[in-house]
Amino acid sequence: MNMTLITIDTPERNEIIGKELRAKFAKSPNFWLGGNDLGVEGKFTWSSTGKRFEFSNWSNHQPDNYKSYEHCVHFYWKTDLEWNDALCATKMGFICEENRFLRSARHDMQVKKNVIDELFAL
Ligand SMILES: [Ca+2]
Repeated sequence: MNMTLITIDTPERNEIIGKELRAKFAKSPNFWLGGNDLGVEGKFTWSSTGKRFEFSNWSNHQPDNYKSYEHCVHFYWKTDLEWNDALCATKMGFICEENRFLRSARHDMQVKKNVIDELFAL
């Protein structure tokens, strides 16, 4: 379905997603996000872009890499949608979004198709 775990790389995106979740859930849920430090311990990146975190919304004392096995990022029900690192194999809900690059490429193709259609209409 061309989806990846969600990237929340700006305060604006964090605000929009938070607002949606608060509207849909009576209490804060746990949901996996698309960030992890599986590449280099302590260096969190977004799986969809490969970019390091420039924005983050960690809970107090997180990420703590508890017992050295926490490498994936999730919305933390205990701290109202702030983030925690947890064991990647933990079962919980997750939030996906359409792959950004495919969305962008699809938009570019549509623009080109429209230009070609207009040319043939002349
Ligand atoms: Ca943790």
